[in-house]
Formats: sequence, structure tokens, C-alpha cells
Amino acid sequence: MIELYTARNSICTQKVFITLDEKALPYEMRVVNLFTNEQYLPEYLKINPKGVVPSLIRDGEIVVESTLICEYLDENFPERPLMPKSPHGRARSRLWSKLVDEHIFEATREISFSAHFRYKMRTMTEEQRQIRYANVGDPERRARFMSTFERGVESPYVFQAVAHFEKAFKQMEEALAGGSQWLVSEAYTLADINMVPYIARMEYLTLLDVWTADRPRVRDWWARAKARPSTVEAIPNRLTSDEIGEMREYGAAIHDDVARLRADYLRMFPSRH
Ligand SMILES: N[C@@H](CCC(=O)N[C@@H](CS)C(=O)NCC(=O)O)C(=O)O
Repeated sequence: MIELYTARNSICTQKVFITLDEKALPYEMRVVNLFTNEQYLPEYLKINPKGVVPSLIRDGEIVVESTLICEYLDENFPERPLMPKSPHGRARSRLWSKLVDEHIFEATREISFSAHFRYKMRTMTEEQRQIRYANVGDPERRARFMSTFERGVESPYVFQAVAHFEKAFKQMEEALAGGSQWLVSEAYTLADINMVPYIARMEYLTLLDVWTADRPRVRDWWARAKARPSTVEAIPNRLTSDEIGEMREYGAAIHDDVARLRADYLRMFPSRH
């Protein structure tokens, strides 16, 4: 049996949902409430020492980190493979999950946080916020949380986030220039799946056009990716209309700031055009 620990609207779990669905694997879901800090309960920290979702347990084996969970599932259930066959193809595919793990996840969190979760965190008690800041001992995450909570889009982390998205979209447009449907091959792979939730989030926040207005191949890729039943099942079908409405409303409020930050970035690094 596969047990999947997730939270509502958890972006990192969405790629696991997509992977499970693409491979037609049954699982049971365990919901962790991040707003009441259930992720820091001692019994959950035994499963996931960082106090984050997703976590997966299969036949007593615990797997954490969404990228590793997706690869673990693909390796254990070879039907409907989601990784290229050749070592070179696999290395190219992992460049995309590496990009997400190194930059795009954090970038999405900073942008979402500055738009939206920042206001939700204001409804927490000071004590709950302090628990979150203490954040199982990670000074980097604490600094990010505090900066974006206090300064919103003016946090330097949000500027870095906008820059990382700019670089990622440029890379995607180039990867698709050869005419292939998907990022590393003609087949849909974990490379694509890794990017989907983050791009969906930018769309929900009404920010996607900031980077894709002049990137037609990325727009076509996204039209194909979002139409896949696995995407529909993993993302829109799991969101309430209130959650979608909130993302739109809060995202639209920072749209012009995000566009300004992108323009600042391009002015600062003109060679990136
Ligand atoms: N690199 C991790 C990131 C996990 C992560 O930060 N998950 C978020 C939800 S998408 C979380 O649990 N946040 C709770 C917190 O930071 O307290 C992964 O991809 O699994």
C-alpha cells in the first residue's frame, strides 16, 4: 500500500499526484495541516525530519522529497515509464528536477507567500508564527520567511524568485525550439511533470503572462500539459473555487510589481534577453 502525506494546495505534492495518476497507481492520502503546524508534531518529524510534505510510505519504506518520491515510484513501477531510457536522456531530465529543487520551488514559494500566504499568516497567533520561524532549525528558511512576511514583494527573495522564473522560462523556450512536444523528448517525462505545478501556480496567481507573453513555445507546451487528465486531476480538481479565487485575487494585486521586478532584472542583466 502507498500512503501519501500531503497538505491542501501543496505544490510539491502536485507532481507526486501527477506521477501517481500517469502511472495509474492507487494510494491513500494523509492530510497534514500546515496552518496549525501539524508538520512539526514529533510523530510527523519521525517520517519527515524537515517537517514538510510530501512524504510517502510504501510497505514500511519511507521516502521524502517530491523529486525522489516521483523517481522512486517510476523505478518501482516500470509500467508507463516517466523517465527517458538512455542515461543521457535521464541526465537531461534530471536537469529540470534539479532546477525546480534548487530554484523554482523556492521562487514559487516566495512569490505565493508574498502575494497570499503572507496575509494568511497574519491570522496565525504570534506563538504559531514563532513556531514556523523556528522551523526545525533551518536559518535559511527562517530568513526567507521573515523577510517575505515583513516586506512582501519588496523582499530581495522575491526579486531573486522573479529572476529564477525568467531564466527557467528562457531555458524552456530554448529546449522546445527543436520542435519536440515535451522538454526532453517526444514522450511526457518527469522533466515536464516537475515544471507543471509551478507554472500552474503562476497561472492561478495571474502572473504567467509576465514571463510567457513573448514565449509562444512555452505557452503551447503549457496548453498541452494542462489539458492532460493527470494535471486536471492533480491540480484544479483538488482545489475549491474559494482557493482558486483567493490565488487570483492576491496574485492580481502583485502583478504589476512582479512585471516591474522582471523589467529591473532584464535591465540589470541585458545579456539575458
Ligand atoms: N524539497 C521539498 C520541499 C517540501 C516543502 O517545503 N513542502 C511545503 C509544502 S509544498 C511544506 O511542507 N511547507 C511547510 C513548512 O515549510 O512549514 C520537496 O520537494 O518535497
